[in-house]
Amino acid sequence: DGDSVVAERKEQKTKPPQMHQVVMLNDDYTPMEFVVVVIQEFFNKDRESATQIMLKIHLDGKGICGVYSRDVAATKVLQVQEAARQAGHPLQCLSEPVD
Ligand code: NFA
Repeated sequence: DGDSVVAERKEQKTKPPQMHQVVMLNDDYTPMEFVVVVIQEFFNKDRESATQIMLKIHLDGKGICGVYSRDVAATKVLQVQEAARQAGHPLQCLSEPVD
């Protein structure tokens, strides 16, 4: 009946959140080692994966460090920006919705 239809809709309503990718940009000054450590620390990668991601960014100009819900992605961006600021490096990153 109508009640069961409403109840069913309520149970099924939640949809997975839009995911956001955290993109890191290359620059000419930030040391490779700093980028590897940042990727390990904030994106939970082992040293080998972090190095591969860093090299992709270095060669392609940008690369994806991880994909998260919007709020988590925004927090990752802030953490990277603060670590770079504190170390005096120009490293930039941003988050954007995945298509
Ligand atoms: N291009 C930087 C260098 O040669 C390394 C780097 C990689 C910077 C990835 C930012 C992001 N020291």
